[in-house]
Amino acid sequence: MELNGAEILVRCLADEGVEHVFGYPGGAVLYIYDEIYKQDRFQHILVRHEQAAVHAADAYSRSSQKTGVCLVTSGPGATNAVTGIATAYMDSIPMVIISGQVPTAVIGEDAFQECDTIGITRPCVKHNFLVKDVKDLAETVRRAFYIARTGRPGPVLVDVPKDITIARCKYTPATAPVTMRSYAPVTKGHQGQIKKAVQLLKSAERPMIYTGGGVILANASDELNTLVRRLGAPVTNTLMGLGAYPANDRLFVGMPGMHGTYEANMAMQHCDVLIAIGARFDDRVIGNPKHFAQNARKIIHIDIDPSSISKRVKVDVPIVGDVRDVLQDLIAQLDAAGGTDHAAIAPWWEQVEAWRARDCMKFALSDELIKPQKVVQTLWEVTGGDAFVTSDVGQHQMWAAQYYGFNKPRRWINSGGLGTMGVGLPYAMGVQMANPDSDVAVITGEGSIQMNIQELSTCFQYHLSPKVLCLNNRYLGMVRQWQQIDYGSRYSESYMDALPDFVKLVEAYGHVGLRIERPADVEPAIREAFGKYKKRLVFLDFITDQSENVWPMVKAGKGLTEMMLGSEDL
Ligand SMILES: Cc1cc2nc3c(=O)[nH]c(=O)nc-3n(C[C@H](O)[C@H](O)[C@H](O)COP(=O)(O)OP(=O)(O)OC[C@H]3O[C@@H](n4cnc5c(N)ncnc54)[C@H](O)[C@@H]3O)c2cc1C
Ligand SMILES: Cc1ncc(C[n+]2csc(CCOP(=O)(O)OP(=O)(O)O)c2C)c(N)n1
Ligand SMILES: [Mg+2]
Repeated sequence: MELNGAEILVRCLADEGVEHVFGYPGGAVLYIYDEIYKQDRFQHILVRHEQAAVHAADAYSRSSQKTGVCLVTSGPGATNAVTGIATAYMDSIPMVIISGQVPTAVIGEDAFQECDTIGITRPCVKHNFLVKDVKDLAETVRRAFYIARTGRPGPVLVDVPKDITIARCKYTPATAPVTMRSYAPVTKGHQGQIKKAVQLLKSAERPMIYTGGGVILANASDELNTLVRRLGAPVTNTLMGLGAYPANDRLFVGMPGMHGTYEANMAMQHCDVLIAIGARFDDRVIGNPKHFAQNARKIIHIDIDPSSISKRVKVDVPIVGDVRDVLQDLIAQLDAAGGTDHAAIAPWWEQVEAWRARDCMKFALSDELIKPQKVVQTLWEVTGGDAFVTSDVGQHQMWAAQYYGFNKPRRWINSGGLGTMGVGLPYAMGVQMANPDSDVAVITGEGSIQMNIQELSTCFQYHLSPKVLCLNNRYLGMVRQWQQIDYGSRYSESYMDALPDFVKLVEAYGHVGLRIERPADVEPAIREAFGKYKKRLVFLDFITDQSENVWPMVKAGKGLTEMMLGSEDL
């Protein structure tokens, strides 16, 4: 049958199983919007800023196993989307972005709302396509989905000039799965390398399991749990991996890195065999690589992206493949080789427990000032530890990661690699569209929330009801903390003067606002939000202790074990 490009695009999206598209219209995409109007196979969610469309599609993907989709117009629509695309790229999130483009005949002529979207996004997409012939459109969209979700996932952009959306051609629905000769990611690990890993693990006296976002992306939590039980070794999840292993289990030693636990960092540094699973030795995790390299240890690294291997730290046993496939083979080989001797690592556990006894996460409560950590702990109690929690970027993000013990994967949604302020609220929209019956909380700061606060309007339109917990310290707190520690307490432009009255502001958007100033009111307010106001968006403005810092902390350039545990170390 013959269809125009807009019809083909809409059909292809629906055929991919897309149920929600986050977007914002404009001249270059009006034929596409006209087709969206005529169909009922997926829902379009009209955001208030293109950045939020991309973040929402990104979180839709993070919190489900689906590929998030967004649609923006040419020029400013595309440039507004860039922060969202770069955010997803840094965290390896599968996503398809459709952008409108000026008609092919005028590309390069400074046409109205023209920008070089392919050029601008090239460094922050897994791949991008400019469609130059309507005959290529359907196959390009199918390839975009295939590339986004296979191998190391990532955002893929399809730039569609306006004339392509009205040009006609014969349309044939897909008959076979996409295959590409030039792109064939390896999923199965090399059996010889897996054997070497088994031998190392069997010989380990001080084994350590370091896991990351790759375990979540691979849906390999069950396999990870099995491996940890078999090895009986301490396990840590990076900020991106939280929830892949249950935080309430004894073998879990907390998050590693700059704001990781004392026990996780000490174990990372003093182990003799480190198995890294879907984690990329980020600078926020290993600290100064020279310091990290000082201690001799054997490293096994499982990653689907060969370019991740030995990128920052030289490893001894690289295994390229999908975490799930590789762990299944590793567990089978380990069992066939008689497993490991748990008694042999008892002295190592004694050491780890001694580190844990430092109780680095303790904090002092106050009758007068609301402690941000306590707000997060109370949220955990009220939601039974089972909510989807999105966060923005700053101190509040770290407290959310440290004090909301995630026991399931895909519940913790945040920007790790790019560290993008403003993601929290649009992330909650994407999460709730993908998980309509679940509790969704946003942990944010008064700085971050203002970067996408217009999305309160989108939430009202679509009856989205996340509970927004604003840890309002009247500071760009994370910046203030660095200025206190590294810049002689010169608080240059990190104080938030002239804040809006958030209660009135959210009420103006049609939601419920609560201001909480006393510690005794924290729990009742959170209970009210998740009880009486379950179906409403509630903004809880917690006026918190301004001087609180995130501990532990490894200063930039310092070694992983050179941690400051509290203000006494300043
Ligand atoms: C304010 C702030 C503070 C931070 N502090 C910390 C901190 O203290 N501790 C911390 O941990 N992080 C911290 N981060 C986050 C940090 O910047 C990195 O984003 C994070 O550490 C990277 O996590 P990861 O190593 O799990 O990698 P990810 O970015 O999640 O990468 C996943 C890896 O897995 C691989 N992979 C993907 N899919 C598969 C698959 N199917 N099979 C196999 N491999 C796969 C990828 O190729 C990649 O190498 C902080 C961020 C911010 C904004
Ligand atoms: C878009 C963007 N701009 C700047 C930064 C740098 N930055 C990181 S944390 C932070 C402060 C965040 O303040 P707030 O949201 O109030 O959170 P708090 O740290 O006070 O909890 C800033 C400015 C960033 N991460 N993202
Ligand atoms: Mg703040």
